[in-house]
Amino acid sequence: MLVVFIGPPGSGKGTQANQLCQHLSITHLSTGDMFRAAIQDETELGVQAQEYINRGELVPDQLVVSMVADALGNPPCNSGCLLDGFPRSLPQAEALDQMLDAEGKKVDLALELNVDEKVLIDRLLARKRPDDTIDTIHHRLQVYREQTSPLLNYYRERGQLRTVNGDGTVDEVHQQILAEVAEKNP
Ligand code: B4P
Repeated sequence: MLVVFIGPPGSGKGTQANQLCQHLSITHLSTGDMFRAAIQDETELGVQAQEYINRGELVPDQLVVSMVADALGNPPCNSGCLLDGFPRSLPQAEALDQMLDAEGKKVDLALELNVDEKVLIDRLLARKRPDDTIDTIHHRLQVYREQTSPLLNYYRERGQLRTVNGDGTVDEVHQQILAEVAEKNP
C-alpha cells in the first residue's frame, strides 16, 4: 500500500505517520527527516536544503524529487510505503505519479490532516525546532496555502483523497486514519 500524507506544518504528519507505519508494517519516508539528517551530516544536499528550511520555503522540487526517487528504489519500500511531507507541490505530485507509473504502481490513499491555523501555531511554538519561529511559521502556512493545498484537488479529482480532522488527541486522529485505511485496504 502506498499512502501520502498532506497537511500544513504542525498538523501531525510525522506523529501520525510513525503510528500508521507501525500498524501497517510499511516503510516511513519523511522528506523533512531526510533533510534534517542531511543537515546534521553536513552533506551537499543538507547545506543546500538548510537555507530554504530556515526561511520557511520549500526546498526546490528537483532536489526533493531525486532524493525521493532514490529512497523509493530501496527494497524496504517494495512492501508498502508512507510518504510523509511529500509531495508538497503539483510538480512533485506529477513526478511521483510518473515514478510510480513506471513501476506499475499508484498512490492508494492521499490523507489530508486538517487542523485550524491557531492550533497549528500553538503546537509549532511548543515544539521549539529551529525552523519554528513565529515569522517562519506564518510564512510556512502561506507557502502551504499557495503551493501545497492545490494537491487536495489533484488527489480529489483522482478519487484518492480522504480528509481527517487532525484537531483531536493523537489517538483520536490515529483511529480516524485507521478507519480511512480500512476502507481503502479492507
Ligand atoms: P516536515 O518535517 O515535514 O515538518 P512539519 O510539516 O513542520 O511537521 P508535521 O506536520 O510532520 O508535524 P509533527 O507531527 O511534527 O518539514 C520541515 C521542512 O522541510 C519544510 O518546512 C520544508 O522546508 C522542508 N520540506 C520537507 N518536505 C519537503 C518537500 N516535499 N518539498 C519541499 N520542501 C520540503 O507535529 C508537530 C507538533 O505537534 C509536535 O510537537 C507534535 O508532538 C504535536 N502534535 C502532533 N499531533 C498532535 C495532536 N493530535 N495533539 C496535540 N499535539 C500534537
